[in-house]
Amino acid sequence: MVGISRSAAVAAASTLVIFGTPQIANAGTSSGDAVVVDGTSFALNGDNVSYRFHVDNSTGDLLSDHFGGSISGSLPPAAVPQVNGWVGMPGRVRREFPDQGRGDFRIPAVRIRQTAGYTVSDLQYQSHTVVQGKPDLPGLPATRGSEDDVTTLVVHLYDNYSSVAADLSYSIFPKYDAIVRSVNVTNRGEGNITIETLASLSVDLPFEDLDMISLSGDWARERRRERRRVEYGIQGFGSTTGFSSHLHNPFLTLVAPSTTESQGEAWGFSLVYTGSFAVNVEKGSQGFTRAMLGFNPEQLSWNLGPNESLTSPECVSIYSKEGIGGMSRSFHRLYRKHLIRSQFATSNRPPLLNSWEGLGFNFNESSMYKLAEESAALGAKLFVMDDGWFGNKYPRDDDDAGLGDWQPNRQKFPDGLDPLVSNVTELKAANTSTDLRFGIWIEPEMVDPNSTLYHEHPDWALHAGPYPRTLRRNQLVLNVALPEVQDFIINFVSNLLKSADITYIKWDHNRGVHELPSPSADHEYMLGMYRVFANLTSRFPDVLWEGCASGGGRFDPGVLQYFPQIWTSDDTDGLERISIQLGTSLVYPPSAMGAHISAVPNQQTGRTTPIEFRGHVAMMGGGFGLELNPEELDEHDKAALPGLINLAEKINPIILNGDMWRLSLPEDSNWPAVLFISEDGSQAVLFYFQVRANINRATPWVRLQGLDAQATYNVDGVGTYSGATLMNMGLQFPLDGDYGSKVVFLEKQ
Ligand SMILES: *[C@@H]1O[C@H](CO)[C@@H](O)[C@H](O)[C@H]1NC(C)=O
Ligand SMILES: *[C@@H]1O[C@H](CO)[C@@H](O)[C@H](O)[C@H]1NC(C)=O
Ligand SMILES: *[C@@H]1O[C@H](CO)[C@@H](O)[C@H](O)[C@H]1NC(C)=O
Ligand SMILES: *[C@@H]1O[C@H](CO)[C@@H](O)[C@H](O)[C@H]1NC(C)=O
Ligand SMILES: *[C@@H]1O[C@H](CO)[C@@H](O)[C@H](O)[C@H]1NC(C)=O
Ligand SMILES: *[C@@H]1O[C@H](CO)[C@@H](O)[C@H](O)[C@H]1NC(C)=O
Ligand SMILES: *[C@@H]1O[C@H](CO)[C@@H](O)[C@H](O)[C@H]1NC(C)=O
Ligand SMILES: *[C@@H]1O[C@H](CO)[C@@H](O)[C@H](O)[C@H]1NC(C)=O
Ligand SMILES: *[C@@H]1O[C@H](CO)[C@@H](O)[C@H](O)[C@H]1NC(C)=O
Ligand SMILES: *[C@@H]1O[C@H](CO)[C@@H](O)[C@H](O)[C@H]1NC(C)=O
Ligand SMILES: CC(=O)N[C@H]1CO[C@H](CO)[C@@H](O)[C@@H]1O
Repeated sequence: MVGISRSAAVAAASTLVIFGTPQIANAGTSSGDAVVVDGTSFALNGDNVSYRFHVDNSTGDLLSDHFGGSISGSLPPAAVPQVNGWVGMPGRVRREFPDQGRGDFRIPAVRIRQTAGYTVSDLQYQSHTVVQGKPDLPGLPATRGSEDDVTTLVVHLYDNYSSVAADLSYSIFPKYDAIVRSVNVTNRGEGNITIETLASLSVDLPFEDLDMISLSGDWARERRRERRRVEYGIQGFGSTTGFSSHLHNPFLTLVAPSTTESQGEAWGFSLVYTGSFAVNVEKGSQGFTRAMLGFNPEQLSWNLGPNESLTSPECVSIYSKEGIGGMSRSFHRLYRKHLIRSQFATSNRPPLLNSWEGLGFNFNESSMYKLAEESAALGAKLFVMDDGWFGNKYPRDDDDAGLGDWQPNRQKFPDGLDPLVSNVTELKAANTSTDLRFGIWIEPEMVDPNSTLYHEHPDWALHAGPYPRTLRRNQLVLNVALPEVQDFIINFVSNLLKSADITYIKWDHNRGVHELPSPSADHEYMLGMYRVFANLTSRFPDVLWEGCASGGGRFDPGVLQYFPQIWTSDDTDGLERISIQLGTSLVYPPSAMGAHISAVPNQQTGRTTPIEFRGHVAMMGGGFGLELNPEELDEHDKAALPGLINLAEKINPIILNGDMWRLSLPEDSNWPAVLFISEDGSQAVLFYFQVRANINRATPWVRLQGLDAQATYNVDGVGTYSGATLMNMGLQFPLDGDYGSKVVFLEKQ
């Protein structure tokens, strides 16, 4: 066997030495050299990243050369692998779109069951195209930019044996060091094929030690940062819940073992998708680390008839050598400017009060109005009527009836919603001339068996033939893949919005899917759901849409495309929220987080924290509000609310547009701290917390980051200091007792 492998190695020798020509321009900053092609060698250049790969001319395979800091010109020769009896050449090189069955024993990015039944494929380079800008992905959420923002390289691959084509699309946003990849597979044969595995992005990093960071949790404990060593073998996570879920987030970071928040290399990967997904990291026998994000193969089995295509969601990858924090800030900027389409992405959000904690299901027009009055008196600018307002034959007076019957309950609203909404929107937020806005809660993708909708259309609920339809929270999930279900949702939400002056929607979603009619039903559902989201948000652009899924069960870039904010977690305990929000901020901008003050003792944890602490934590999120009944508050807490609302509104523009610097983490320190710096650098706001009382010990210094060392800053209530002093020496804030907190303004002089 040795003889054969030897010759394969020799054949490869000439192809692994590449990039010999001087045409490859220096990695640059103008969009002109964002994509440089030399023959069949490709370079994607960002301000501080280079991504390079080439075609192996002897096999047509795409081989990776570099993904990291900027490089330029020709590349040094890469050592030629030795092939012996087992791992073939494809298993010994770094590949862009790995298949299985021809000697690469690592996890594949694509597996296709061909018409004849086998799952071997051999996708070879055919041609490529470069386009300025970035084409939309039909039916899928995607980052978007002008010709100045982004350039796209499409590499066309073809399997001559099975007549399958695959287009790999690479878009580079140079300013963000972001490379976005998706794959489009087309069946050019005569028979049907099945796509069993399809990863949006697969990348092989060189032989070196790496750590991986992921966000995992569960209901009320979302997106906790986990860091572990990448070991030999596969380590992965994903979702089979039908949705991105609380359990794992479609996000991965690889870092050097020495990388910290503020230093070292980090590669972040974020899948722009809301359905089930898979993230895999495999350190193969050769020591390379393969990272892969895409569809979950458990829920794909996608049939392609002749000439049909399947387009994967896109995966955004961002490289930073300024640590995990640098990576996060690039994601935040990219997502604010090129992902979230709402006009509210960066515009001030009205502080809100939600009726749920105050009234639950037990209300009528006048009690709802009374709560709105109290909200306005506290300074809220948006009042949200939560669950319980709909259903007649099956009134929604409890959580076991009514979902699907989206008509106002006649007992509670004899003349529909308009009389209440009209009255509420005439109220003024305290001491202002701002009209109170009215918002409403809906859960459109769900149905209760106790509903007229279910009795009329039992077939609309997701189910697998004769298997029992498992209830969760007494409800079933509608099959949003069905066009008639999509139209039903579009129509009722449109009619609701037209029936009264409603300018905010909380779109809830309270269970995962169980019985699917087929594995591919999950992606079909997603395509239907995105059609509904796109339709409604484009027709009602003045509505502020907030996503929610039992708290943060669908906090992903797919939802963010349409809804500029998402309820971060049902856990509103101030201390838990620091971890949840800072975990979420690893990839998602603070502008996207809904964060509210709730009453104490906290419903989830039983913990009692000061209202200032809860308020300060909540105002680190873009969508600030109250989740409480003002009548039940004690004097101190009630008196504190107007001031907290005021402060939240004052700093909201910096939270929405600014850069976030996580100065110290709750998992590492008793004094978590976060600095937000406005886009132009002229203002900043520091959040400083003390979890447990500091007893008979010196006060620690908090060192700021990201300031202009040469400039001077006025630190509110403290004094005026140079950026260098604030960053290299820091500030001290002695705080009393448990759960201390401080919010401090900085103004550049
Ligand atoms: C591979 O083939 C392409 C197209 O024929 C050519 O431009 C390129 O130089 C070749 N690369 C190597 C390394 O031979
Ligand atoms: C996928 O490829 C097919 C066939 O070439 C093409 O018609 C379709 O537009 C492509 N889709 C995307 C998103 O590029
Ligand atoms: C593709 O296959 C056909 C026959 O199956 C063969 O004639 C042709 O040369 C092949 N083309 C390539 C590029 O391998
Ligand atoms: C082949 O694919 C077509 C188009 O998707 C579909 O209508 C047909 O049912 C499939 N046939 C089989 C045998 O799966
Ligand atoms: C697929 O498309 C090709 C080229 O557009 C066309 O010639 C062929 O008839 C199509 N095949 C089927 C089964 O529709
Ligand atoms: C509305 O509810 C409040 C509080 O439960 C009650 O006092 C009032 O009588 C109710 N009004 C009507 C019209 O039912
Ligand atoms: C409104 O102004 C009055 C008088 O200045 C003040 O006492 C009250 O706290 C203010 N209310 C709010 C909600 O800011
Ligand atoms: C339907 O409503 C009845 C009456 O409230 C309740 O007893 C029953 O549990 C509900 N069924 C489901 C499936 O929730
Ligand atoms: C709205 O306000 C009017 C005038 O004050 C009042 O008569 C009516 O009962 C109110 N309706 C509701 C639903 O609050
Ligand atoms: C939205 O969906 C409705 C109902 O299916 C359709 O009539 C309308 O054309 C769609 N509008 C947009 C903008 O997609
Ligand atoms: C960390 C780093 O290398 N930053 C550089 C990124 O690119 C810009 C523009 O080319 C430079 O100004 C930065 O110094």
